[in-house]
Amino acid sequence: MKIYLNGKLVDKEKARISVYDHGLLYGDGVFEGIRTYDGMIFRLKEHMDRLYRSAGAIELKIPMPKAKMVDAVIKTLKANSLKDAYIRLAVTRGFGDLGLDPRKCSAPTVFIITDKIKLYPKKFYQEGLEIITAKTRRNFPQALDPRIKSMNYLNNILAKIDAIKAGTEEAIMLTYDGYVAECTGDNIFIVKGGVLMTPPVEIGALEGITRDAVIGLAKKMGIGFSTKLMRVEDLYDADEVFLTGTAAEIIPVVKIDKRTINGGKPGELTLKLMKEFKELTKIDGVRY
Ligand code: PXG
Repeated sequence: MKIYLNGKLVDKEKARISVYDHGLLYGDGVFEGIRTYDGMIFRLKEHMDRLYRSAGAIELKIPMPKAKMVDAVIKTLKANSLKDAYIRLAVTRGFGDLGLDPRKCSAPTVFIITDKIKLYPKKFYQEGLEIITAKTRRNFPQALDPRIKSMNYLNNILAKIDAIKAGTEEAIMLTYDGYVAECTGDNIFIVKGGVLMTPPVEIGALEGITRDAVIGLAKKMGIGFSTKLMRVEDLYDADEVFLTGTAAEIIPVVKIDKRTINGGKPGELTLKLMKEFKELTKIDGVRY
């Protein structure tokens, strides 16, 4: 497997960065998780826009324009002959000294990993997922805005540990004042009275590319949609609940904090959206 590292394709075993890299020392960097379907990169432009937006938010100047980054992604995919892949693209502050000061870093580190995609078991899509509410709250936006896809994922990892301890795969993260924000690596939607709803990103959630795609599909399908502030009780009371993410796509939720949703079955609208999303991945992409 070849890895793109600072302008060169190198063997996986030789793709190494310094222990002085601030991405490692401080989680000072940004990243994207992108997916390809049968030789097409899904929503590449949106991922690039979010990467450069995240970098801008932490005052990290990516040392190449978007078009060059796209070329690097495609070059890496081709070098590994991957048609269905997961792309992990990261830009760190780079090599520095042992102080926080980003001005001490000489140049950002850019790396691109392309690998086979690891999927959730089929069973979850057919039977639905059980999740819990994490004890860990989502980062307060004025401290570290969850809209920035930074390499600082400890907040999410702590909530993931909550999920694992409860024997589930995912966990809902609430904002500091108790509103539903998102899950550790997925956005969350509910259906209530035929209307699709998801929390607004401003309260502290990532603006997911899959989330945007699902909102677009709902509009096209004539399904009512709105962003909504919700408490976890609104989830318990929903007709349908599902999660969205690049790795998960759309995954139905049938149990939250041991409470059964929709009689323990994936919802009708959820299933329809899953079908439409699958179709979208066949057409909405950049071929390489
Ligand atoms: N919320 C959070 C906190 C995320 O990290 C999403 C929502 C969904 O966004 P997209 O753009 O993917 O629809 C994410 C992204 C992985 C992995 O390796 C996945 C994510 C983040 C980090 C790692 O599975 N999901």
